[in-house]
Amino acid sequence: MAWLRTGSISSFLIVIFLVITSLMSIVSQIGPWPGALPQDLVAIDLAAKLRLDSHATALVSTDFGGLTQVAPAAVFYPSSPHDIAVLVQFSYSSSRPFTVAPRGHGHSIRGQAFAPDGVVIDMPSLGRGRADRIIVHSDDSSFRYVDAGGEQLWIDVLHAALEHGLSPPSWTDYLYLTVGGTLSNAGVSGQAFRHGPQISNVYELDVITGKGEMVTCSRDYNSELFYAVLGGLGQFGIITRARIALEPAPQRVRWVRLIYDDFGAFTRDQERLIAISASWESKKKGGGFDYVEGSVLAADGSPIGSWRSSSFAGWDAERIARLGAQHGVIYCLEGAMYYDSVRASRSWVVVDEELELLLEELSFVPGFAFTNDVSYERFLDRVHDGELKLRSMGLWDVPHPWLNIFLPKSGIQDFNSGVFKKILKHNESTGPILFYPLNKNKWDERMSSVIPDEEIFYSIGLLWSAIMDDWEYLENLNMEIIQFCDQKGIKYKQYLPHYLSQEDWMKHFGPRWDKFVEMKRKYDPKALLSPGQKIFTTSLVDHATN
Ligand code: ZME
Repeated sequence: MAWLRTGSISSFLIVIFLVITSLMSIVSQIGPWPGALPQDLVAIDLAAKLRLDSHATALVSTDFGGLTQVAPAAVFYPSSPHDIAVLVQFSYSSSRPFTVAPRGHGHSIRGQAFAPDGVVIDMPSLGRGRADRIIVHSDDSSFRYVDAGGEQLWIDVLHAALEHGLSPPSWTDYLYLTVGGTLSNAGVSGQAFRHGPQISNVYELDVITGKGEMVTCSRDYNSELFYAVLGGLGQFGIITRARIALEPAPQRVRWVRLIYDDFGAFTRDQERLIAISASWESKKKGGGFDYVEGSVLAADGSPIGSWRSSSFAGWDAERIARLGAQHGVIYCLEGAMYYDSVRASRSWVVVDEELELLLEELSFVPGFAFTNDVSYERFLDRVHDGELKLRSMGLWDVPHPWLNIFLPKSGIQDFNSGVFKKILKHNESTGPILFYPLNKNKWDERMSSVIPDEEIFYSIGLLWSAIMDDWEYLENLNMEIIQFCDQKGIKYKQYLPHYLSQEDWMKHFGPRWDKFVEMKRKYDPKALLSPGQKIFTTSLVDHATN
């Protein structure tokens, strides 16, 4: 008995000793403690998941944009959503609150996931590759969905869904982005004209608010938070799970590029395609494309950037270049028809015929239609092919001073003559220039994303790669373009918006600003979340009433 007692006392002492030394070693590992963070943070269990060293902070001090650099005081590596909730609660109730920014794959352009003097949350540590963080529910054929962690990449969501023969309907061009990241903006690509942006295809979210509360929300419960978070630029909560709609996945994609020398014909055809393809009735009749985008080609006809794709049958770069030289600016309409070898909806037997009938109605330059045929997965992951090529040439990790705007249809003629034919006429910079129309009625205006107030608006992406150390030149081009729109009174909205003053943010949100602030007061009153957006710089609670 006696030795047992002593044994348990001594093992108790050993445990105490171990706890104290490990705490001390945490402190010495992470010390010197940054002045920006409260001292008592070190005492809680979570300290073991914090890193203060410059190896850790440097990794989250830049983003895909590569234009700015700001280190946080610390990086947090959560094992569970609960860890995040405890961290945010800690900050919220501290006498010295610190900011918190979730960071996914780091594909923001202008430091939106930075947390100066605060804590960046490394979202991938929640579990990339963890099977229990992407769960496909396919039993009830009238209600199929996937539950995906906010940290999950869309490419992994795609693979998981395809194993069940299913797929989310709406995408971004690039799939190595996190679910939480794209849903905090909108998520648009060539499917959005028909299915709406990705935020229109979400049933439910788990969110950690700026008070550190874990809340499940949907259109039916906690709906205010649900609508606020979707497109909410990370201002109201951290998305830790999204329930995303699924549909039967097609097997194959017939993919076409059509060249235009006339802007009017180009946009008329684009608009016609998003009208005939937008409704399910026309889809049932077999009408139209499942995907519609478009781009502006450089004067030499090169599809600027990565997609000088020779895999399109008959693609004749020289003939296209000659056309470009003749006209100065030419345009490329890109469409895709999904089809199948098994299902009846659109089988491989009818896709040829359908495409032919459709092309007969369009006004591209005769002889300038090019087709390709790929698997659905290959089609969706097409930008990744470009990435691998650019990486092999060392042209991927360069600054990306991108400008993304939504332009109301009423402004596109002016934009073409003022921007494509003047400002960008002699531009030899690299990066695709995307230009395609969307239908406003596929957007839910209770959500936080801001779009122009016209039934049809265009998504424009100037996706520059500053490969010649010319990012300042490109930033000036962007500024010139914005100024041109302002002068012409074109009521565009920035997508992936970037502003430095609250006044500019108020202009961006317009009549929706008051609601945005009301939601901020409710869900993140101390303005702890995603400070890199630079929308709110001070707490909204006044100290006397808190
Ligand atoms: C840096 C880079 C962007 C290389 C190719 N891209 C893209 N290409 C085509 N569509 C895109 C895109 N990035 C977003 N959408």
